[in-house]
Amino acid sequence: MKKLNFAVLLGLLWFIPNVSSFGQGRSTISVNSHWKFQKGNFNPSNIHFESEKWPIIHLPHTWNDKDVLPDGERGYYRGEAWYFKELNISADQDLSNYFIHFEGANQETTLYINGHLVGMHAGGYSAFRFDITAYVKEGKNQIAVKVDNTHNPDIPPLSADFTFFGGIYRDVWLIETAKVHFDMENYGSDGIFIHTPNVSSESAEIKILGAIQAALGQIESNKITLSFKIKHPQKGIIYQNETDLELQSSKKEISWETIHLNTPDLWSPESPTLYQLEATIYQKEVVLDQLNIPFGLRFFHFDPEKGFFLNGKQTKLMGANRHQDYIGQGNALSDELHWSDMKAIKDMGGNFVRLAHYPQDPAILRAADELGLMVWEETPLVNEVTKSKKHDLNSEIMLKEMIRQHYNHPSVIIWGYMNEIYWAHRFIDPEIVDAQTTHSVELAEKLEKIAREEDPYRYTAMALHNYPLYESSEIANIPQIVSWNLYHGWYYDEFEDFGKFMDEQHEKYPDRIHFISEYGAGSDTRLHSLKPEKFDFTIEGHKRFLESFLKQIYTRQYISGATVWNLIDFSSERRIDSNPHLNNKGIMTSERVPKDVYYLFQAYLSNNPILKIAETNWKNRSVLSEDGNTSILPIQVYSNLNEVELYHQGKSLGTLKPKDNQATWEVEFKKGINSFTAKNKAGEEILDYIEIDFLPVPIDLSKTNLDRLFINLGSNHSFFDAKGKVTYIQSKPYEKNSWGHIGGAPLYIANKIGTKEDILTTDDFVPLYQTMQEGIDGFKADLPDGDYIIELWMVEPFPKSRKFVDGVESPEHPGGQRIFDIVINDKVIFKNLDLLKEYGYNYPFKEKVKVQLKDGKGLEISFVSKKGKPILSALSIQKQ
Ligand code: GCB
Ligand code: CA
Repeated sequence: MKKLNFAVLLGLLWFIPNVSSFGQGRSTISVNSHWKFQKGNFNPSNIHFESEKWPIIHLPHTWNDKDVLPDGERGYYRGEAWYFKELNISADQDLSNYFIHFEGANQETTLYINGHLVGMHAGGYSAFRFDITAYVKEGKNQIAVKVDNTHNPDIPPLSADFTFFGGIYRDVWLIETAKVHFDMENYGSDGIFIHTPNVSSESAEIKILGAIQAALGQIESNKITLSFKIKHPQKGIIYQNETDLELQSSKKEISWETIHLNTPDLWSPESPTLYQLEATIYQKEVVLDQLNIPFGLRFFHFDPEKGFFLNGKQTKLMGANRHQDYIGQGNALSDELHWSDMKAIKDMGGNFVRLAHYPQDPAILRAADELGLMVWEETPLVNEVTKSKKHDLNSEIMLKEMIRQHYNHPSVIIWGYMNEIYWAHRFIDPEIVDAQTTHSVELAEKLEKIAREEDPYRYTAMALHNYPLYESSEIANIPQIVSWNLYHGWYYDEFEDFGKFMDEQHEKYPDRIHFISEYGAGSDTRLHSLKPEKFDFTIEGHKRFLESFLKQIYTRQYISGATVWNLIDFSSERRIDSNPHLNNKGIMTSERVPKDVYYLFQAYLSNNPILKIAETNWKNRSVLSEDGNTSILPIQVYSNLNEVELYHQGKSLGTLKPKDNQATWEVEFKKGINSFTAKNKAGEEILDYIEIDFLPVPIDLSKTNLDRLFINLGSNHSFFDAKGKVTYIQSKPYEKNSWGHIGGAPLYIANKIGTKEDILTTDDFVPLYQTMQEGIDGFKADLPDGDYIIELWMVEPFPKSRKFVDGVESPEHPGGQRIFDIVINDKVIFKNLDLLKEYGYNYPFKEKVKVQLKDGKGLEISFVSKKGKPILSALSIQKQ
């Protein structure tokens, strides 16, 4: 083995400038800071960095970061934008090659250097690089990058339930190499591919493929030495060999002897052992190029009956889907944030992550390798395809980029290339549906073939939604893994229909490998209900959904794995739920605060003892109280322990054996702080503690004073205003000596409670407006005499011409025909109120009225219809 001596090292520093560290032969330095940025259309030759007054930004960056905050608008800037930077390069083209490497920019990128067009790349989620050697000069270089996220029918994804943030949102690198180097022009990859075709606990076969590039004619000699070393994390170098080569063309393929290792240390979630391949090109004892690539050794297979096996051990693949997103930052995340998301899945006990719906940051793949999380990665073909050659070519390139860029990661076990590809059928012209279907099938066949050729050692998968065409068109027969995105009990049917659906599939296709790539429900930490309903976005609804699904998944061995939708609440500009522009199916919030359901996963998946009082999202409670002081409310614990004891205000409420990892106590809460401690009954001391602030709302006003009342009308749930720290509790019908509404019913649209439209110009109270009592006649409260302030909240949820809501006709509500008076204790307060005319569709109405209650008559609000049904979203009464 040749070694560099110090004199040679000094020599090396002389003629390879800018080497970042000893012996590497290449330098790789990020180009992230101090870019000038501007949206719009420019000619790069007319722009000079120094004189331009554009704002300075740093990468990673997106120009749509604020577009997803509630702004009353659907849509975000999709167009061109420019990044400029002056880059100092001590360029010596005779000795070095220079490359700019983008980890990802969405979605079409064009690079200009010193006014010259260098190249273009289509696709927002894979890495790409340009050889800029011919364009750079010694000293200052003008780097101009045009990035365009305009909708382009030839670049997937065409549509999807997430925001297509524009910008250079991942790291950019300047790479300088010698004139001889490992292949830099292979789909943005390392240029070296480590194959592990045969691995067992006894032995492993390693094959190294790849290529060397050389600028023949510009190098001193064509003779080089190629060396490979394999390092074991503890044992050091366990293999090394080298060979002398004579370069005869600008690209030389590497064909290395198969390397055999005995009793390899296998990679697994429990023990993610990473070996390292050190690949080096020498010339006359000088390192020209070197790559250090971590890799792992493991073997796995799927069985249609028994699920998945890793290193011979039956292992259910459980974890989460992960979007690259953070509220206010879009997709522009730091490596550390990527890492911490993966850590959250690991800490939950997960062994698997689906990178939906696109290839993700290198930091994610590194985290997966090092933490021990198996990976499904996929290309961004979502909802629909375009019938065009360019679209198909882009799809093929994306697939090759993904596979080659992430080939060496032992964590990756599945390549996906389509998600719910028939989803958009509901919107397309029925005349072209058949042609679209045929085209999707043909493209799937092509992509399947490419994936199998590119990587015969991993599995392919496709994610389908609950729609029969996947079966009848036979597209489901193409991938190796048939995977389902199922939302029974959320968008349709009931929870248990999920298991029935899967059992039918299993019976019909006994030879298929079954996987659940998505299941999930939305939730909003402000919304709570003791009787959750489908699509109400309550925390409790989310809990019931996942409790049911996890149980059903675990009782079915043939379901090889399942990934919850989604690890986090993520941006989706066109979606309007209780949090507009956000898909809130996360088991953590966008800010990465675990929702209670996170702990349910932990109890199911973790090997550590888990004991969690799963009420962290409902620490401010307000509910009805018969006596004005106490109420019976559930306290739920998620735990994998055998027996758990719960204490309330220091007193034991008894011991329960968790069933399906959960146990619930019905507890009498008292006004004020209620403290709870949960303890492991047996063995070591494990405990959890929580305090819940309880405010009872009296029913009987003849016995209890009521100074403040906050009511959420037309709803099955309460709404917590986190800033004002008050709970708007769900209303109830009026009874004597009490309070409540008279007449009407909660508004349902398309079988879902409330409107699922954005309430404009109000950020914090959208779900409070969204639910409403329709056809309300009045609201009464038998309050004592005195001065009060009454506040009324409402919104017109129907536009004038609306006929269809969520694809369902809504004949009852032609719109524009709702006119009513509001009368308080015989005084007309609002006359002929026409919300649509005076305020507009989805604009809130919120007004206060000062009233004086006299003569023991209490409060009586009447809604007098002139036309259509009066509505009311919320109301508050506060004594002065
Ligand atoms: C799906 C899609 C995913 C959506 C999800 C949802 O099936 O694959 O992109 O975000 O449903 O929340 O509806
Ligand atoms: Ca990165």
